[in-house]
Amino acid sequence: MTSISIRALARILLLVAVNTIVASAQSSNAPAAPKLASFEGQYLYDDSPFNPLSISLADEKLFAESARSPRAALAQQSPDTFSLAANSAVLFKFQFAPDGAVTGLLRIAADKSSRHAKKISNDPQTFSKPEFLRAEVMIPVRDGIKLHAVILTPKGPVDHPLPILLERTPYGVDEYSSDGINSRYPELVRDHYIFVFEDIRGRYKSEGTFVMSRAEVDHANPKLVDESTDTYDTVAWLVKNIPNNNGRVGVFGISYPGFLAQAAGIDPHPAVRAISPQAPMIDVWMGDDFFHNGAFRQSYGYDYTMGMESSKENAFGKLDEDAYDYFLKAGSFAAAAKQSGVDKMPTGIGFLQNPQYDDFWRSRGVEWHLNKVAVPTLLVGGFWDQEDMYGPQEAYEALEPHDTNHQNFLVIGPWNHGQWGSTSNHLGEIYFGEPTTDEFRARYEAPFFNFYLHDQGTVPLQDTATFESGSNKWKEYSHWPPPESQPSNLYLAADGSLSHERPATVGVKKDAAPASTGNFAEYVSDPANPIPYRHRPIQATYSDGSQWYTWMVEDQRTLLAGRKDYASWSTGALDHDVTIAGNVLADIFASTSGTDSDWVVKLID
Ligand code: PG9
Repeated sequence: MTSISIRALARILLLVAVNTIVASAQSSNAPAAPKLASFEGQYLYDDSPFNPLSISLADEKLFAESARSPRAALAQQSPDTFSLAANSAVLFKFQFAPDGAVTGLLRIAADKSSRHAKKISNDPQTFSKPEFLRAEVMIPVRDGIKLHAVILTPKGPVDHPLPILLERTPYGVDEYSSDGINSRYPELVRDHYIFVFEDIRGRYKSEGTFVMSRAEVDHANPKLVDESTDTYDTVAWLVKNIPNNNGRVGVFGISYPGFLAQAAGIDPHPAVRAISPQAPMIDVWMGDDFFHNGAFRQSYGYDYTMGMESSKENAFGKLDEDAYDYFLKAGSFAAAAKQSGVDKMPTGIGFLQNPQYDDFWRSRGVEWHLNKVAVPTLLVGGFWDQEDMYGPQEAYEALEPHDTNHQNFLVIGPWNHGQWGSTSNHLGEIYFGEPTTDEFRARYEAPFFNFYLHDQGTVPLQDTATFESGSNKWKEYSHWPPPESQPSNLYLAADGSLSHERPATVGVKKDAAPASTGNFAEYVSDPANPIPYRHRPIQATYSDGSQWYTWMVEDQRTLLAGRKDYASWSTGALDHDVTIAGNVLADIFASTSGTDSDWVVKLID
């Protein structure tokens, strides 16, 4: 499912390494001992030319800060190099002109990758970042267990009751603080909310047992619990116990928290007035996270299960070898799972015993419960979401027929999983000309909650907004896929071309070697030499420097060089722009001489 505008003869891949060249050309000539005051000012990163980094001086110490990062003290390591006092692995190395003036800096990360920023002003920027009062509570729910939550209430005079924004998460809430929410939610902080972050059942400081993708239960039965009932009971407690709230609650979150926000809208507490499920996993077999219609995502499923089910706190896989080699050596997923104990974890057992779409996965599918738009719903997704691209569009589609009051909204941007929470104008080496992430939050997310929770402003979109890459423009539609779009077929033709023309010949004989000679192609797939889906090495999913975040925009021309175990068809160079918006479906008719096979189809620009 996509919306891209492919430019005729587009060349998008060669924007590499410019920063490094500029950086190294400027990095010498540091004077012996520059004055600390000479570093003060604003610096703009080359790869993120907005949201300047401000370096300021106070009490003979330098501080770094931006609109998206808290004020952090710097510790001097050498005349021109400083580390973050709280994280000495991150370095700022300043650069100088021949006359000694500071011209820029290199931010060097723990993995030694560096980003260059140019000094654009000698005056540091000042930021208004409101302080919040932080409280921790244990909230009782209907079966007697207690859920741990952090409440952040704006300090200082508030002359009217405020709405509550609630995020529920399995990933831990202890770290949430004034600094964190000012950095992460600047637009929402500006609009004034009481923020609540809750550990879900069985995770971190909450009691009870964690169940991954916990299935919805029959809400008429007061003895049963699920994420919807836990949200219901949490909301009831919050509106009763938090002073000076206005009785309205919005529930939001990305990914697992997005799934939880979706659950908040199923038989919701009446105080829930708006939800924004962002990259929610709606069905982890159909199209989110694990299976993709049966094609099991081995290293990801393994890492994620380990991360969530080997401990009450995050413990994501830390394979320090190429996961391709690791699974190949193990011989099968089952054998690898056995080595590490994943085969005893509930989701690991699910993978091994339920590779097909049966009740195990169906009962966890949220789409089967989306038969009512009970509260205004803003679904958000990324076109290159490597985890949950399916969820937002599937939830939107399931709710759409029930949307009699026009309260089912969808925004999709040119992002990977949850990228819209950060500030960025690109994904991998593809640049979109503008910080689409900040635009999304300012144009759609903040006004959505402002309207439904504060009664201010207007509904920010009619139905759907997408950022169309290629033309690099936001587009708004009355429905998704756009009513004005036309279904179009692409045929795999006998000569290996991909074309809109229906081929004349069908049913080319099976012995018509070599491969790709007909409407079918034939190849040998060797389980001892499996085809990789991304460039190797395959790092542990969430490890530092992992390519997991950008593999969907990797250069495909170099990925399979020298391999013969796939089939491909291509158009010639396009002589006009082509816009694709909506569902991309592959109809494949396949057979194998083996016992089973996974077929994965990529439509590549
Ligand atoms: N996409 C993640 C997820 C994986 C598996 C199950 C549920 C969620 C996540 O980022 O939360």
